[in-house]
Amino acid sequence: MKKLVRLFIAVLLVSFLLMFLVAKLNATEGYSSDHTLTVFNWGDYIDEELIAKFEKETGIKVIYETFDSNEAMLTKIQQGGTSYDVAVPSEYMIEKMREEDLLIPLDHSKLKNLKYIDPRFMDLPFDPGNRYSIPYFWGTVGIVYNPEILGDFEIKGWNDLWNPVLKNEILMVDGAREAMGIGLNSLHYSLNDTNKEHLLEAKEKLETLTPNIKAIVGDEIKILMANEEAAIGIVWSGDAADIMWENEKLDYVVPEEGSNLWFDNMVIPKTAKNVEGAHQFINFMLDPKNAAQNTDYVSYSTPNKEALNYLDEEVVNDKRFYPDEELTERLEVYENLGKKMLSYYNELYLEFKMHTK
Ligand code: SPD
Repeated sequence: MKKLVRLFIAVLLVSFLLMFLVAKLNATEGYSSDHTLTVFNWGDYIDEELIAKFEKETGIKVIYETFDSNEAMLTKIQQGGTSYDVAVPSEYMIEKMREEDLLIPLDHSKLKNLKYIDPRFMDLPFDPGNRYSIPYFWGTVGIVYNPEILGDFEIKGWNDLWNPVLKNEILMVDGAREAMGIGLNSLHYSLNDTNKEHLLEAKEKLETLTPNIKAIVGDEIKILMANEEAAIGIVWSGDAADIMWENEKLDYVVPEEGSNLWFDNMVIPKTAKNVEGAHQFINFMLDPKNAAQNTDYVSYSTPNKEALNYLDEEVVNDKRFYPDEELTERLEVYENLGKKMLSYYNELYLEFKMHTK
């Protein structure tokens, strides 16, 4: 019995010692933080081979997590439970995060590959001088459609979506600003409208679209559209490109009433523990060959001018995904409308979603 007690005490002591050592290692500055990097990105938004390449080149282990909306990303960062080192929000959210002091200013001297970014994606109003953010991908919101299912019915704009021939034929991306944007644009209001009457009108109009909506979905919209489960998908342009690569019958249009032009940029949140590694990661993603590989994989449009040289000419000359000035003139970038107004957009979107169930 005594032997058993001694053994029990010894096991207990060894366990305490091990726990103490692990805690000490984690707390030691520069141990866990310098050797790991926690990256927070949209789902399906990186070629994972590049993560492996970065780990091999730097010896830094990447912990990779995903989110499906800017709002979900913000909540996780505000909660502070995970020390995200790099995140990839969109423009209006970057402005909001800057205002809320959630971002670390970038050290451009550590981003030698920044010179490869096309100047037209630099110094945009949401982040003057790119103090806090570096371009990752950009694109539009539009309609991917299956001409074979639609027959003679031609899709040119948002208002075509209300046609009864599209009963139960629309799949929609799950995004508050995207959905409210359809309502607003279809009424010829701005995507940044803050007039509550207009917003209510947009939500009510959107609710009348319900009979035509098959489902509101996430990244699975790509498989569903490619498998011809619906005639219409409201998507971000890169997803349309991916869908069309899988199923060549489909086409993509940016609606005539106007739409959204968006930018997803890399940032270093205040939660970061490995700021040095975060700069290394951003610089790695800016390398033209890596950026081209990533573009090839995710199908979104790259802001990296040099990377374009490594991509198929057919891809980079496709005006649907690399729109010219004429098209971009009728597009609007989402603005940070302030906490109250963004909550109002979300509230209306949730009401619309309830209505579709
Ligand atoms: N599957 C990755 C999708 C990322 C698209 N970001 C679009 C942001 C629009 N505000």
